[in-house]
Amino acid sequence: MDELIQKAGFGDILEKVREDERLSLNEGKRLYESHDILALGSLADIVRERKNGNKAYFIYNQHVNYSNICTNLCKFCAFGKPKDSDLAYEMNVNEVKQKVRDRLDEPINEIHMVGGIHPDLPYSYYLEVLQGIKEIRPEVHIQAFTCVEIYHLAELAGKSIGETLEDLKSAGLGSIPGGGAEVFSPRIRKITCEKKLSGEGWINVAKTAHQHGLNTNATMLYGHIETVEERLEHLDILRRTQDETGGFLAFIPLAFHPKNTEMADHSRTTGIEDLKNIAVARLMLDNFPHIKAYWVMIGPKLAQIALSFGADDMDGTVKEEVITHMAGADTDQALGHKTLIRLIKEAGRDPVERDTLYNVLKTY
Ligand code: V47
Repeated sequence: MDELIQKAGFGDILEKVREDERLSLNEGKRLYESHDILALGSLADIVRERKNGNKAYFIYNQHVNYSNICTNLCKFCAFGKPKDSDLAYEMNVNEVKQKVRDRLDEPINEIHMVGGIHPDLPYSYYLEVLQGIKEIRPEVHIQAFTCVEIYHLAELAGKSIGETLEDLKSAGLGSIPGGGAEVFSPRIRKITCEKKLSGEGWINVAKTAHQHGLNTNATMLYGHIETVEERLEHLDILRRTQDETGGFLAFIPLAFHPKNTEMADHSRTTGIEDLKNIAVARLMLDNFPHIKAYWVMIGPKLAQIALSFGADDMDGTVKEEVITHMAGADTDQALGHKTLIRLIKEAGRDPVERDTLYNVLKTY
């Protein structure tokens, strides 16, 4: 392995990785520009193993997308729709509760709930949805509302981010998913999602959440018009924020799916690009405990391989994904936990069923 890494010209990086020293942005650029995917994977695997041993995590989770009505209408998104679109939908509180009730016979321990930036749902709706889920499944952990939605809710309520988070916590919110981060670069946001909360705004909500005892995840949407430098700047902002707060749990690279979006002329990402984003994230985000290989976006087979390229988590059963499937994902909308266990075992890792906060629920 050492020889492979030396041959790829990464001897100096290997030494730093072994010493647990922080990699510079220039080193990150060298990694991104390399075509030696095995060397890259071997380097990332050192960090993965140091942080998580032989464990690979998954969770029994359910996705609920309460509405796709959105005023931001980002160019990369096929999910968000204007209110008057034939494809627009919104669930009332009872419909959300019914979604949860429908799966009461399954051992779900996390509900992942996000939606668009809705123009006129009242603040009370969001609190009632959380309370309603908890009425039906009191023990479930609700990971809901991206930092972009939280900012919108604070505006809606006329409250500070902190006060809003306290309201949401009292109503049942357990943690915040990593969506809406896209790429923090103002250039990318101007071209692809001009109306969306800025990168700075997203980080500010995440930091405030951490200060209020709520963990969050972070994502990066790659494979469209972003440069390697912009990806690294994004990772660096997350790394610096994590130094300050320690509140991020996992980083999830999100592979761009162009179908049915305003950027449909782009091609899907390749396997090498997907693995590279996992490996470089594992190497650069030295203070993030977990890197997820989100099987919905890169496919279960590549997500399994990603467990040897820096990832230690496959997300979960997901039942049932909508956002990526509206953008042409050809994966299933849910995976059985037996399939996840098999994928992990065959990758030579020990499957660990976890809760949202990475407490171990069961080993297989
Ligand atoms: O916020 C939108 C992205 C996100 C597309 O926190 C797209 O554990 C690809 O954030 N192609 C939602 N991506 C998904 C997300 C997520 C998923 C799984 C786990 C977690 C977590 C978070 O998907 C959106 C946006 O950034 N997105 N459109 C698209 N066409």
